[in-house]
Order: sequence, then C-alpha cells, then structure tokens
Amino acid sequence: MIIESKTIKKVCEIAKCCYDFGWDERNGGNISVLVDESEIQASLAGAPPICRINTGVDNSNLEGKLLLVTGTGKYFRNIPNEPKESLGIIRFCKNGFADIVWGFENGGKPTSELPTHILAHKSRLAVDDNHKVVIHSHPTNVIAMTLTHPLDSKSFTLSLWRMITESLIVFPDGVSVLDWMLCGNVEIGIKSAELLKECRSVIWAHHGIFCTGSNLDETFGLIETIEKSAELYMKTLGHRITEGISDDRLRELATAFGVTPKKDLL
Ligand code: 2HA
Ligand code: ZN
Repeated sequence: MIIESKTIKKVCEIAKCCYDFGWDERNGGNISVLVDESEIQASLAGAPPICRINTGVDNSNLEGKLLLVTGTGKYFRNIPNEPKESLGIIRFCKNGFADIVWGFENGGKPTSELPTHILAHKSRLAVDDNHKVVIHSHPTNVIAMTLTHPLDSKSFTLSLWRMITESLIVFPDGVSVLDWMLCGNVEIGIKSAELLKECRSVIWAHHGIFCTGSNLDETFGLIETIEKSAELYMKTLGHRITEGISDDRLRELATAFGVTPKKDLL
C-alpha cells in the first residue's frame, strides 16, 4: 500500500513539525519528493493513471520519474490525518505533461508552486546526483529578516553565518535571496532555479524559503538552522554589542569542520 510507504509517513511527520513551528499557517507551504520507483512500484502496478495535467514547464530529464507533492489549498495541519486528499504522486511524461497516479482524492491537484518545485528539482539534479527533496515554507524570522536586512545574497548569508556557529557548518553554500516577485508562476520558478544552481536555499523576500536536499530530514534541518540564525538576528537587532562571529573565526571554523564556504564571501 502506497499510504504505508516510508516517504509518505515522513512527509506527514515533517508537515506536522512545520505546522507546529508556526511556519505554515493556513495553506501556506508545499513539499515535493522524488520517490524511488522501487518504493511504490508494486502498489502502482496495473493501476491506470487518474488524470493527465499540464505542468506548464519544461520537464525534460524528469520523464518517467515519480514526484510526491502536496496539494493546492491543502493545510499542512491536516496532512497527517488526510494524506490521500492532501498529497498526490505524479509521473512525468513528455512535453511538460504529467500523470496523477495516486492521491489527490476528492478532486485535489498539485500545489500552485509546482512550476518552481519542478524547475528546482531539475536545477539541483544537474549539480547533485543525490538530490530528492524541495520544501517551501514561511518561517517567521526568515521573513522578518527580509524586512530588516538588505536583500543581497552575500551580506544576507554573512549575517546568518555570524549569528551561530552551526550555520556555516550546515550551509557553507550560503543562501540566495530573491527580491519580491509574484508567486505561483513559471517566472519565479525560473529565477529560483537559476539561484539554486549555486546553493540549496532560496529566500523569497516577504514570503518564505525554498530549501532543497537529499532527504526530508536534511532539508527540514536546513530550514531549521537558517530560521534559528534569522531568529537570533531578529532578537538582537538594534542592541548587538558584538558583530558575532568574525571573518577570521568563520575561516577557522570552516577549516576545523572541513567545509568550503561559498566563494568571495570571506
Ligand atoms: O499556497 O505557500 O506560495 C501555498 C504557498 C504559496
Ligand atoms: Zn508560500
């Protein structure tokens, strides 16, 4: 049974954590995971596709792959109790089309951010063979920081690294910041995918974050760490009496933990 698959169980667990942390109010946020054929193939065998959709984007290189994705208008709070309505699996076909092969019961369809998810998967797969997961979320302090900090990726990354020791170790690739754009369309997907060639995280100003990774725990952990740094940044804004971790100390940290900080930052 697909519903018992470990990926669906994990998506339910992560959606609950995101909701409990206050990152995914109402129907905010969406998750997608490239699912291994072997995990669910036996359950799908013989079942005809439910319907075909036009994803609206170039999905070449993904043909045949399966993507588990949250549904449009669905509340993260309800995903653990209503997985068959809140989630679905699509199989990519040619020319931007995809078949819904499981889920989205009672008339659901994939998230409005599907174009960004698809383009993000393509972008990350081109640089990371282990890539599998995209999580979009609305973490409060990350968004607050986009209201109190210049929106350039370099200084934004440095400000996050300076707050807590863990940051440089967890995201040496930094974050990219995208100034406000209309969401839910191909244009923001193309811009985000471009930025994702260089790092795993894109912050959408005054909206939220898109994080990518090789599994759900790691991708969720990346958001947690960025959000924790942003929280420290916001909590100390206006009354910091130290700069936080200096450039020299960040270099020392990188050497000790064997990580390579994004070029031209330190
Ligand atoms: O609807 O978060 O960006 C869910 C969203 C859109
Ligand atoms: Zn959103």
